[in-house]
Amino acid sequence: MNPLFPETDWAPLCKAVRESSSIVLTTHRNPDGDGIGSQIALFHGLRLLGKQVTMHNRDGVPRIYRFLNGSELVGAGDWHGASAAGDLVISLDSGSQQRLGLPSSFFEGARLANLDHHASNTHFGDHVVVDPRYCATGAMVFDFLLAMEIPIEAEIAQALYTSVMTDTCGFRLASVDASVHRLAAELVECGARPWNIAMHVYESRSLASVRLLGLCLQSLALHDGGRSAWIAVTTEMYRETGADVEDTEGLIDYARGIEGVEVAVLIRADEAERGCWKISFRGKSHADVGRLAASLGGGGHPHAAGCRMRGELEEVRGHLRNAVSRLLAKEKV
Ligand SMILES: [Mn+2]
Repeated sequence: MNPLFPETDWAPLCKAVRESSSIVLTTHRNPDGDGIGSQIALFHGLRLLGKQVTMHNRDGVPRIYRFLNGSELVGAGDWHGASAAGDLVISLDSGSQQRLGLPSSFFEGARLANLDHHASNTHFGDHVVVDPRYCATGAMVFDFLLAMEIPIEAEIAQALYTSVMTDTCGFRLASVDASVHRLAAELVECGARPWNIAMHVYESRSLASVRLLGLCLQSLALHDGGRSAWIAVTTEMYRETGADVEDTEGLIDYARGIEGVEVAVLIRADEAERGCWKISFRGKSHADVGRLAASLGGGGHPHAAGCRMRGELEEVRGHLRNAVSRLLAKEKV
């Protein structure tokens, strides 16, 4: 098996892992398939080394990823009290330490490693491996496990395939190339089950989420001459359908999937914080939504990014409309 990017320098992280006896793995708030897949794959890999490994995420594991073996061992919730009691904390797929949503006490007494593929990563931590060439943090974990000479067992492959499949929108991003498919093929040869994963992630929607989708499609709006598509999910829509924030997964792809749309925007009410909105962006070909999100205090990739905003919906939407129009005017080819 060959690493995706053989020149990546894993030596400092390998050394840090070898010197640690207890390791804590975590990922960003509102975790996605890449955060969870990387975490669970690394969990199984480090256990093979005989390490004591624990996992904790501020927001736990979304329902659709609970089919992964080991997901039931991920701790969830606000962190109170003392440190996470690790020699080494490894942050996966998180662009900043703040995005982990954990207090500084969590990290006390531990070294912090930062493994991520977001170009907007703030390079926090003691051991930093940030490389935006990787299609997913899971692909970085793959290279790291090879560097550590840890075998890619079936449950590791299953988690890493979940990472790669979800972070490439089901192998549909403009950045998907032969190396991504080669990695996917190797993971299948190691025991990943593509249909099983696709079924859990893409074909196990709750009825509430489909009802929410119906409301969203009704209110979907196009602007910028059909080059931007907009969906908003309000608290009332959650209440009417019985859906929750996890049920918004994939909604934005309907907006992005419309012919001629270059930028899709999903605005969601943050149920945990009144007056706060979670904004997601998807770009189709030219528009760099990562830079757009960064200019609004968020971050992400050129084709998938997000930020948070505060205010009345109309005010937030107006602000975003201006920012997206400016981006599209600039990117016009
Ligand atoms: Mn990712």
